[in-house]
Amino acid sequence: MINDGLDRWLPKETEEPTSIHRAIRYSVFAGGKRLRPLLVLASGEAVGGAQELLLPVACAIEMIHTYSLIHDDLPSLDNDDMRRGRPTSHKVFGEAIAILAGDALLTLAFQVLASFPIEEPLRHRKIDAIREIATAAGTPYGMIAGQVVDLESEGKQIDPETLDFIHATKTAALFSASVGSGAIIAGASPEEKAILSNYGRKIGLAFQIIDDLLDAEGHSEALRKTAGRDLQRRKATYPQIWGVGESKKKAAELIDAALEDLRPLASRADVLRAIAERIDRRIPNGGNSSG
Ligand code: GRG
Repeated sequence: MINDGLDRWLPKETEEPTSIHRAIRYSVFAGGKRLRPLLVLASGEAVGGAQELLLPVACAIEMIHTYSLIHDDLPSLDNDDMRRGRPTSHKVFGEAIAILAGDALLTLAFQVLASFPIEEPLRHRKIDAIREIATAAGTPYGMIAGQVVDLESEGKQIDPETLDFIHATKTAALFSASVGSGAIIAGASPEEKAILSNYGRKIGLAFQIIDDLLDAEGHSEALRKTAGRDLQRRKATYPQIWGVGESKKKAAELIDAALEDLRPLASRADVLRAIAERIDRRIPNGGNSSG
């Protein structure tokens, strides 16, 4: 469903200028896990939202996520050769087109968000969702702020608060905005919205800690990119500051706390529960759930 939506709302490869549209589709259809759009759908459905209203939001968030990966891989940032199991955008299309493909995806995301049905009460909900997503993608509380502090912390001994800020903004903010925007579009009560956003923030933090662990322990296959790059770039990571054992413990605790958050939603949150358990199973040789 998510792939169909993306295919529908992204320009066709044959549309001029074809070079940029080929680059956009190359990265979007490279086999990402679609975790963030799934969170939009699962969160919205948990509070009674209709799939057809949630799908454009889900796809817009995947466009923003894909833009961030393309730019993150650029020579001036992480300078990575592999992403989603294939050569990075700038390796295939050149740096200029890769930059523009990222820019285009970020812009297209807001075009899609602004284009789906605008009757009341959805019109108001949509404005709230756009604000939530833009805050999570930008600065000072979103992905760009996290990326800047991450970049400026390379090679330095940073304190745990700075590391938490990087994780919260670089990764957890978009997770939280994914469940948050799904909840908003579905017309969640303020209490439901708070429950869902807290759950999203916690699984987002856990996800980044696990990503750091997979990188530190050399799990290139699970990451579908070259592992060991954090150490090479002397990045500030959870395992580097807290050690591997403590990082695994922290990730498992965050997943437990996220599952606890969902308790008031009972069986309506089963898909969100399954997503949290799936993230838990990514903890290398650890985690709570054995199956
Ligand atoms: C504007 C120049 C410029 C750069 C922006 C914002 C940004 C660069 C980068 C975002 C930071 C980033 C890439 C954080 C990492 C988050 C993370 C763990 C990504 C991997 O997510 P998965 O595993 O990927 O869900 P798939 O491929 O499955 O979608």
